[in-house]
Amino acid sequence: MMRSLRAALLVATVLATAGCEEASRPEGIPVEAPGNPILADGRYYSADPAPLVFDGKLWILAGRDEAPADVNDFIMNEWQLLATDDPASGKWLHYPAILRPENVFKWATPGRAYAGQMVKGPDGRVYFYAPVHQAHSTAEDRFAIGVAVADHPTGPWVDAHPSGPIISQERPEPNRIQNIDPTVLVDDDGRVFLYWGTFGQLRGVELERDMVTPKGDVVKVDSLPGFFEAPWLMKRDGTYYLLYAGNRAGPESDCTPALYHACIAYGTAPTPLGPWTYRGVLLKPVSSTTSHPGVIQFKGEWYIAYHTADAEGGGHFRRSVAIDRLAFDDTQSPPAIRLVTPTRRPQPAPAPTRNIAGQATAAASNEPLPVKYWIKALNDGITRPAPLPPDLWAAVSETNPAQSWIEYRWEQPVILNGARLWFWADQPAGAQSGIAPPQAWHLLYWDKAWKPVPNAEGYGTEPGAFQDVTFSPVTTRCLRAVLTASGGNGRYAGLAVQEWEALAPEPQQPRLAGPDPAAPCDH
Ligand code: FUB
Repeated sequence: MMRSLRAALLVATVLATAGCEEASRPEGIPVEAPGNPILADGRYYSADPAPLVFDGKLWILAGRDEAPADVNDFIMNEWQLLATDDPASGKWLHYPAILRPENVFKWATPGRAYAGQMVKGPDGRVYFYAPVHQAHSTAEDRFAIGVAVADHPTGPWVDAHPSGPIISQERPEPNRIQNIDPTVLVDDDGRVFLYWGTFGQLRGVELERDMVTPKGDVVKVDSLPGFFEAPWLMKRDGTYYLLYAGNRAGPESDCTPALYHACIAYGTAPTPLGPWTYRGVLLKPVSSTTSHPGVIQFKGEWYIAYHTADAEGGGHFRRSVAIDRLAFDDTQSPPAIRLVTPTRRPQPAPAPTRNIAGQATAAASNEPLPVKYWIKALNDGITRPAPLPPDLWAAVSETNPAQSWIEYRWEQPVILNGARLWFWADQPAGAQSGIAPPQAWHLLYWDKAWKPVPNAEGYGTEPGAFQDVTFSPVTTRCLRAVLTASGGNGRYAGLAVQEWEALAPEPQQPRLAGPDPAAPCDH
């Protein structure tokens, strides 16, 4: 009798406590997202999405980018969550600030809350694999992977391995890599596998079912060409897939034309630890230099979450999570992942503009450009306070020439009477090395031969703002800017341009260039 009373009391207490925990869970803030990115107004940036299905909902774990617009660094202090019952509904709940590294991992510093992943363990609890900085370590790179555990994605979280990280430069075996970007799969048979890595180094290891103890040898994967970072391990119908951000760059690359930008590529394997066979690209480079995949099946559909720079005020370090459908081609063996079509929320109609550079094909005297730079930067319509190399066209080498040129080619003749160039420099005017503003520049147009644009005025050379030129109208198919480099006596600085606008006399509705490059005029 006594025993059953105590048992009843115990059950009641457990139920009451569970009820309490549920009641004290943070409430999400409703978000209406009629398309991508999900958080679009620039109040909260969100990066490195890692989806999870829990309690019948789709959750997306994301880091939070907090860098000011002119800072090129991952300022990331906390993680946040997004949740929905149906991605197509556009109705999400936002749970900001669910976890900060220093609040859970006593051995970690604040900040550097990079790409993590939550997975449901065999015990039904949620395990959070988190790359964080160790507070005390002699490692040359202090990034390490800790594991937190909770009963629910919103927490509360406790360190599942309080003695320290499960992966670092010291463990489970010494390495000299940056130990970030963990991805974990709990296989159908309950075995657990962890991959991680960046800067071209990809590692994998099995974990014990306790979710924290590495088991067996660490495998080093080098069969996935262009692997850069952001691995995502998953399984579908007995095939293992490893998606990753790849940066195999070049004019002919199927991945990315510019080194800093990543495509999402993938390989498949018959077992969770490989061997991995490269299968192709599934997402072309996005608007941020980094790209980061997270794939999940939810209510029968497959989705890919990734991030872009597409939110208001967005940038390479102010990224925002997007989600789209992912499809497989089951006629192939193993089934292939089809190229993803990224979607956006409805955009306002672009305002008429005098700038018709977007309709032109850009060319330059130094093609093919070094893969660091991107000729597309010239007429992408974007200027940034702190551009990265692929946001620029640049002519810079060991021995820079005295002159370089950039050119726009239209399919049909256009009328122009102005232009604006935005130079970028890391050296002052007159420098003989690095990248300096030009000594001078002028515009030529094609009319059976290259001719100076008539009655030109302007030609400022200050970097960091548009330098305007006005001229009498010309009708032409090709416009060339000839840039004389800073320096002299055979030693010249390099040149860089962030944006080049070509101006028609009257504003017109913006049009994009056709798929094929326009032909040169002087051939
Ligand atoms: O967000 C910081 C880092 O950028 C991540 O760890 C990488 O995957 C890249 O997205």
